[in-house]
Amino acid sequence: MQLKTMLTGLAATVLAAPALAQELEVVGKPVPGGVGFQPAATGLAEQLHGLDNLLLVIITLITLFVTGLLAFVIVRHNRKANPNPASFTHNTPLEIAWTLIPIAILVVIGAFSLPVLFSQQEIPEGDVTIKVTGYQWYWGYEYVDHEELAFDSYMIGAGDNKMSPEVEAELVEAGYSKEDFLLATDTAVVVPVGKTVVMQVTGADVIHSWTIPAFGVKQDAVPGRLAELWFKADREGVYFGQCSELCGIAHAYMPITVKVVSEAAYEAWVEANKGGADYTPVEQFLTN
Ligand SMILES: [Cu+2]
Repeated sequence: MQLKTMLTGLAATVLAAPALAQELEVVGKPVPGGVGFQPAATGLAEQLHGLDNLLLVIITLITLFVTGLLAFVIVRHNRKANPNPASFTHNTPLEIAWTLIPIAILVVIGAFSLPVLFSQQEIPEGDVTIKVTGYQWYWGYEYVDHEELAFDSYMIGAGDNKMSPEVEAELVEAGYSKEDFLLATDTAVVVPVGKTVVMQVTGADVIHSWTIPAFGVKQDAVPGRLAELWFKADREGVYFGQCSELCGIAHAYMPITVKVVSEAAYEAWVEANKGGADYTPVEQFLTN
C-alpha cells in the first residue's frame, strides 16, 4: 500500500514537472546529430517534407539503376569476358529512350513540386500581418494592424557572442536553457495558433533572410523591396530560425524566435504591448 502511494506520488510529480518547468515547449530547434527536418508545424512544411520524401525515392531508384548498369558492364563486358568488343557508335531507339525517360521523370517531379511552390508564393489574406526588417545584426518587428506595436529582437548574449555565466542566467530568466544559446532572442515574435500570419520581409542595410525551418518558410530580406511569406502554425510552442543570408561579421548572431500561443494569450499580449509599451513576454498570459 505504501509502495503504491509512493508510486502514485512519483507519477504525479513526473507528470506535473514539465508543465511547471516550461510553459511553452521548444518545438522547432536543431538537435545534435539530427539529419532530418525539424518537425513540421505548418501545412507548408508538411508539403515540403512530402516532396522531399518523393525525391528521395526517385533519386534512390535512379542511383540503384545506374549502379546496377555499371556493375553489369563491368562483369559482362570486361576484356576477359568480352575480348572482341562491338564497334558500333549509335543506337537510335536507345538514344530516344534515354532522352524521353529523364524528361518524363522531370515532368513528374515538376508536377509535384510546382503546387508546393504555388502554395508558398500565393499569399492569402492574413489574420495577422507583421513587417520584419533585417538589420546588421538583429531583426525589427512591426505589427502593422496595431498602433505602435513594434520591437527589436536581439540574440541573448549578443555583443560578446560567447557563453558566460551571465548569458546563461539571462537565458534561464527568459525561460530558455543553456542549449538554446545562439537561438534564443530577448524578444520573440508572438502569433496565434491556427491563424494565417503574413510576414512582410525587407532589409534595412544589406540582404538578410528570415526563416523558420519548422514552418517551411524562408524569404530574403532585400533593402528597398517588400517581399511576403505566410504560414499557419498548427501547434503551440517555441520555434527558432536563423538569418539565412550571409550579411556580415555577426550574421551568425541574429537568430529568430517565434512563439505560437493560444488566441486568448495572443490577444492579451497584444493588449499589453501596443501603444509603445515596453516589451512584455507572452508567458505572463499563458493559461495552462
Ligand atoms: Cu545574416
